[in-house]
Amino acid sequence: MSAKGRFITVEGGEGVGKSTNIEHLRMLLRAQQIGFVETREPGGTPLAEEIRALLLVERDESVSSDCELLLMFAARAQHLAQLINPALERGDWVLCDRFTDATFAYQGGGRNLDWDRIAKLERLVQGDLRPDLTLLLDVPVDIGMARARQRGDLDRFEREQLDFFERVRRAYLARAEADPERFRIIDAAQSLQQVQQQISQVMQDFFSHGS
Ligand code: Z5A
Repeated sequence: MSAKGRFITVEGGEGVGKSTNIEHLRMLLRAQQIGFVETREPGGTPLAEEIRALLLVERDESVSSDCELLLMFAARAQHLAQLINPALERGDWVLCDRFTDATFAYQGGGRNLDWDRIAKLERLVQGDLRPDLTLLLDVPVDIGMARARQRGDLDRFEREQLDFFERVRRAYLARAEADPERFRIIDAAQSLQQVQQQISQVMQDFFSHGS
């Protein structure tokens, strides 16, 4: 029987460079000859990707915060059952672009939902499963928004205002402060080369010591 795989998540506010740096992480995992699956939230399976599309599309009807929260966890339940848990059980690592910390940051921080209610859903849907390592890419909100807006069309979240993203950032930093064993904060305002150096160092430590 193979050892259980490790679960790595990449988090951060809008335009922090998650997609760009996941490419770098992919290269680092390959160099270690680690078998892994790469995925994202919301999404990661056909049904969960359909829920993602429902969540991101701009619509006339206003979306209640509880509806948004429950759809995030509905997508997550499917993602865990179909992709994440089976991969970890067979010994693959999982590299995931956002996970439940995003729910605490966006629905908790951004939408002002109570963290205790989110934590109850986290227990219900995930049981004891938590990421082994979370890279939090942190940039001042104005820099992240400027980077994201270079890309063109904005989804329902990207249309939010500065104060929403300030609350998201504060919530992420509070999560990281509360769990320093799991989180590594990356200063993502630096040049891409400097950001990738920080990530390489964190991953080297994780490969060597599992922390
Ligand atoms: N959401 C939620 O509310 N609750 C949840 O539980 C979950 C998610 C799981 C979709 O996520 C939305 O879902 C998200 C939160 C919500 N909404 N928002 N905002 P997403 O991950 O798909 O969406 P995103 O945040 O917009 O991610 P993104 O589009 O993938 O952006 P990114 O990956 O962080 O950035 P990037 O594309 O890698 O980089 C942006 C630009 O900056 C690009 O041109 C890069 O070349 C450039 N860049 C990157 N790094 C640098 C550096 N270091 N210097 C200069 N320029 C850089």
